[in-house]
Amino acid sequence: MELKRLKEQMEPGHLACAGCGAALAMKLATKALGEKLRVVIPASCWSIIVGRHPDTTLKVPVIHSTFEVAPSIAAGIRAALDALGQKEVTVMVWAGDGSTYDIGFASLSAAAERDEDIIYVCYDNEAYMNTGIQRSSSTPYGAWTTTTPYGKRKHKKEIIEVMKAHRIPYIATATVAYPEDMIRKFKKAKEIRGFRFILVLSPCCPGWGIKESETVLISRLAVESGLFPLLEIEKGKLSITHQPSFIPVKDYIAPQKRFAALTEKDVREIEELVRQRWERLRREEA
Ligand SMILES: Cc1ncc(C[n+]2csc(CCOP(=O)(O)OP(=O)(O)O)c2C)c(N)n1
Ligand SMILES: [Mg+2]
Repeated sequence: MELKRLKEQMEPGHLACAGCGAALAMKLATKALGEKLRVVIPASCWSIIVGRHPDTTLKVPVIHSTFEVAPSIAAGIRAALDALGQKEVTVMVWAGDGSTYDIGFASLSAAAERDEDIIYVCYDNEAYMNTGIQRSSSTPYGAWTTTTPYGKRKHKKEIIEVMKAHRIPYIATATVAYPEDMIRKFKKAKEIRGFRFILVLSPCCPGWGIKESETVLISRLAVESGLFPLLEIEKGKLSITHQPSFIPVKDYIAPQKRFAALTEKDVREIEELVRQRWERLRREEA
């Protein structure tokens, strides 16, 4: 398999919790992008996971940033690399959902609108995990967080729709449960010029209340229930890259403690969201 052939860009040691979906995601993403890479990491779990210089787990250079400016810093690095003639080096922002959907959104939107030549990745663990599991606008309907103790009453922000409105050249979603799909999308993104946005669903064991061994399984159930569509949008053209089997939403929800208080009515509310989303996706793909 190609995965085995690709060179590892992460050292064996890192500071993530056992079973961290975001750690697995970085491992795959950097394998696909290779060593000619610069990574900008705004405040998040990954600020910690990567470790301190000179012992960082990534073999490629890392720049830490505040939430608000990660895409601007990445655009600046891109400009500097271009001035140095280092066109072959890829610049990637690796940000959490709090950064992407909420606190850093202004600079993300601005960089996308300017079509900066960078890859922006949101590893989406659906809450502010590093500061102790607070809700973000990516937290799904019904999920427990410390700031939604009775379950969130709003659906997740449709960030793919928001990014689509920026008319950028490439948008994709991925999960670690489908590594070949994920690697292919990162490799494709690497070859495209302009602003590229990739959303990676990244289960968080303490935040979601799942076992360390369940990260990949839960990622797969998110896809197969239809809740997390695997897709890509190239120059506005949508393709579904994996047809889900539409297992019951309950099968995805049941193993996760964050959904423990969900009622039958709540489950129906989520099923309705899945139905409407797929109706729209099928229409758009046609
Ligand atoms: C402006 C600002 N507000 C709050 C914080 C504190 N803070 C640091 S990391 C973090 C959580 C980030 O959440 P997310 O982007 O989803 O990444 P995760 O921790 O889930 O990996 C917060 C709120 C900060 N660093 N800057
Ligand atoms: Mg998060």
